[in-house]
Amino acid sequence: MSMRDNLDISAYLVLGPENTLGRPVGDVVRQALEAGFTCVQIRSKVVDARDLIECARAAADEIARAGKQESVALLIDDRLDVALAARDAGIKVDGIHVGQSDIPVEVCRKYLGEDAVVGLSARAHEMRDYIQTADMSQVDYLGVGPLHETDTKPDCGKDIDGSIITRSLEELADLAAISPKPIVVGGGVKILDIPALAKTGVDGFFVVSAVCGAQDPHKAAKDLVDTWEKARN
Ligand code: 3NM
Repeated sequence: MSMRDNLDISAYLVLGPENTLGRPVGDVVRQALEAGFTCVQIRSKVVDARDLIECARAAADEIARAGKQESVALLIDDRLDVALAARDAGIKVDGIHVGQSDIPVEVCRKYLGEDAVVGLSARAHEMRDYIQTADMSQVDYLGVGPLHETDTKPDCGKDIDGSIITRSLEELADLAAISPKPIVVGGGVKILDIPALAKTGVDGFFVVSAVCGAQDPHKAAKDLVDTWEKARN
């Protein structure tokens, strides 16, 4: 079984060292895993490749310690070079997450292999067209956002005129209905959003600050997971 078959994006943590209020990335990952998070993405726009590799190592170590190597995917945002270098260093990196202006999905798959997980964020206003026209066979899941404007990534959802386009719950339900691939939604997601988000039929939520910026990341993560599961059942 490859991680592509086991992929669970229902509770998806995205983090880099700039998001954790000075706490080690591994510590926050451990707390999220204990709380039931199902996917981890290392994402940093500020640290260099070596530090990203070390973050990936810390996250992979925590996933292994939790005995979740076959069920929790470890992905790297954007940096195919980092994903490859981390693997070369013996770190179990399961795949990559890219945007539409990053390295093309086909190139990621070529270098990471058939078993790798490749996730894609499509530009806000283009997602519906994209789902209906693009070859989705190389993509394992879609990232959609932002649900709300967010300080974690101030330019996300920015339109040509500078305004921020957020996603409505109706739009998410529509995307979930037409998408051949699972959808994970993030961008400003907090606990109060979870029940309505779960009801749209999307497959999961992703968060940075709701867990990494919390006083008690374990409790914040547990509340998110419990609320998602309750809303789903
Ligand atoms: N991608 P927080 S929003 C990494 O909309 C990322 O594509 C987004 O951080 C998108 O949970 C985002 O702290 C950051 O709002 C989300």
